[in-house]
Amino acid sequence: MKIGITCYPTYGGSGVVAAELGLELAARGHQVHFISYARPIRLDVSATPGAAANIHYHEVEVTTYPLFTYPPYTLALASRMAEVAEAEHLDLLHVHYAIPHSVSAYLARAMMAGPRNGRRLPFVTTLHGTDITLVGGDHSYLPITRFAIEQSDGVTAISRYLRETTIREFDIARDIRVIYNFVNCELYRPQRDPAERARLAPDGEPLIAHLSNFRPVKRIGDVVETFAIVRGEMKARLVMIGEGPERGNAEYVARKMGVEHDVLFLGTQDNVHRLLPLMDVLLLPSRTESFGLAALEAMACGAIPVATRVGGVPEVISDGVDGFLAEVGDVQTMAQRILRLLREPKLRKEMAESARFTAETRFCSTLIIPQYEEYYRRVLA
Ligand code: GMT
Repeated sequence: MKIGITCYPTYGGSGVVAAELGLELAARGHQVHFISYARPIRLDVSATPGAAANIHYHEVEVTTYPLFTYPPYTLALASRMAEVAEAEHLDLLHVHYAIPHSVSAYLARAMMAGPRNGRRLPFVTTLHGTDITLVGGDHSYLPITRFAIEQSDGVTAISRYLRETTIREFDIARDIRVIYNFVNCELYRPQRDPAERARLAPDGEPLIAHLSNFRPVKRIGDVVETFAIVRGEMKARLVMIGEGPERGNAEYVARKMGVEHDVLFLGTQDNVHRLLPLMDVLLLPSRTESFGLAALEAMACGAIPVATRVGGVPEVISDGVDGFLAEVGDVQTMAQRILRLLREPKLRKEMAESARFTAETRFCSTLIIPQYEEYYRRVLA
């Protein structure tokens, strides 16, 4: 198949899923065309054997003009989608994050159906979370988001929670298919490089990681506060992976709590699959999370997730089996769970094995990518 993929290319779960889906599809022989304003991060063709020859990138240029207080990206994207679809004979478009990508795809489909081309260009929209739970629910975006979902030729959601929330909040009657997020179990595996580990933990301290785009919804302050409670009891280090608006606040809280020397800010990292196996625990105390891709990536690498019981997270983590769940803001419970894991090596080993088992048996790309392929075939038929 010839598939056009659009996503937010910057740091964020939906862009990661879109990039890795493209790589996996390309490795299976599909022609994949990314259409966006920048090349997606994590679109690392060297990490996925066989993908390089089948991955293409088409930049969307947004011309500005003094009249445009708000440059019309949605229109530039729609034009580019139609242009690429015509030149590359795309079979379908797959857009990640409803706003505004599904609206652009709707326009591109209409352009392709017009007298110039007169052909069908179906599009699939994948809902990721904040496009529905935060942004889509805003009164200025709700009607257009609902319209674009209803007009899509296929709609997928990355958890049952997100499907149910979308149906309820947007009063949607159409079918929404749940296709869970996935992880490449060959790439993300519990393989520790002792030299790399020693670089982060020179005195053999346990390592706790947080991986996100540091937005308010991630409750970065809770990450640092939980760590400070753990650090009060034993030696440990906190590894912050990612970048975003809450970073300054995290640094402030770390200083305020006197743990700044044990908190490492690594910034945005391309090789997350090399970092996560070095960690003992992954802390994800979000206010809402429709899936929690970071937790799954950690589980595949044998790092145990301690997360909040929100949204779709309980569909990924079974409390006390392959991770721990706590209520939002309950930093005491999260810290106690982490201390237990760090103090009991047998429990840590068992749970790390269970976490890997969950990733392997439920969320491996080998299980999930065929579901997308089958869904595309259904939409094309
Ligand atoms: O919140 C983020 O990390 C970014 C956001 C996005 O769409 O880029 O993530 C959402 O999509 C991820 C990939 O499907 C999910 O794993 C995250 O749970 C989801 N974030 C939220 O629901 C807050």
